[in-house]
Amino acid sequence: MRRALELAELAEGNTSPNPMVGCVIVDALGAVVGEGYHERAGEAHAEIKALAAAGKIVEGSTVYVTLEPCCHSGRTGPCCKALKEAGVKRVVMACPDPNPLVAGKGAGYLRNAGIEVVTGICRKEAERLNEKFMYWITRRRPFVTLKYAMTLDGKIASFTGDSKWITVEDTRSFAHKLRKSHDAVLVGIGTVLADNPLLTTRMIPGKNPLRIVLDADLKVPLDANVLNNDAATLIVSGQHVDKRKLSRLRKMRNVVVLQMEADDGIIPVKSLMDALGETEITSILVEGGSAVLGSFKDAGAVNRVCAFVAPKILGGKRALTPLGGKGADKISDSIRLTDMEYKIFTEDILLTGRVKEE
Ligand code: AOF
Ligand code: ZN
Repeated sequence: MRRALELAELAEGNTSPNPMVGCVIVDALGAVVGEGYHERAGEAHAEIKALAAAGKIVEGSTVYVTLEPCCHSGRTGPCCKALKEAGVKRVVMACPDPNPLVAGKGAGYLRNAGIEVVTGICRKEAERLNEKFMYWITRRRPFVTLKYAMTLDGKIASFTGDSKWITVEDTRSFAHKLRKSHDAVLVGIGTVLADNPLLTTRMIPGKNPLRIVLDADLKVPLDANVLNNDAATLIVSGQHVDKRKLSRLRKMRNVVVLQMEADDGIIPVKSLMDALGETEITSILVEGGSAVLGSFKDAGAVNRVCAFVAPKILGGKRALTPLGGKGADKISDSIRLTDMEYKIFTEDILLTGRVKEE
């Protein structure tokens, strides 16, 4: 199963809106006869790839798969049927597929076909691997990760606004990997005006996620880096904006403008998440600045936090901290993280945890 999880992860960032799935087929003597993983939505599922690699299945084979095999016909055919027809004896799966089309039905189909089913091997790892898919498929809202880099004294910029760079290079290239593992990267217009970021994954190979800018008053400069052709960009604006600028932006290649009813210059986070979930955006990395990070906390729309901490101290009463917004009035209203993970880079540390659901 660990090998199947490793295979699944090879497709990180490429499978959305599908999960990452890996599969290993072992014969009656314990030898690996086939391996496969799901590479991207619309292409063959992991089980089909592993069956094809194995060729003719020898009697008594066991299939290890990181997710409950599907029994529905979506973009591709049902894996359960293929497993039954191939004559496998036993299916060991890490966790159930929460997709309502599959949940429990896949395992049921296999058992009815006389195949032995074992569930729960490496379940925690498999659920962690597909946490974004699992959240989106059951709620149709994207899984939101808040990401920020701060100094040891909790500042994201100096009092003059200087923030380049808080963390060092190896930490920043990991942050690009984080971008790649999400469908979209989101910032506020303040960050675009202050830092002119590219929001791409240029430090690592692979795709660029969709760039989303919350820009209620359509202040984005037409020559901003986020409007270049490296990736697609969604500008979210209010309803009452400069018509000429709107039409110029709409004529740009790779740029889409979504207008929403802004409340006092603030884009409503919850409605935006619902709208993006409907368009199959399964996950968003929110990178700042402090007003935007705070507005996601205030809206209760945070699922994971990735806090990079650098061994630097800035000080300064006016220097910003990671989350602005309204904030919690009591400790009991704070975001609480569970399943903490700590990753140590050459200088910096990443603290990440999943937000406890009430
Ligand atoms: C599996 N093995 O490798 C994957 C599964 O549109 P389709 O046909 O690709 O189906 C997508 C759904 O199938 C997806 O939402 C999830 O429930 C399941 N993904 N299932 O048996 C796989 N990727
Ligand atoms: Zn399948």
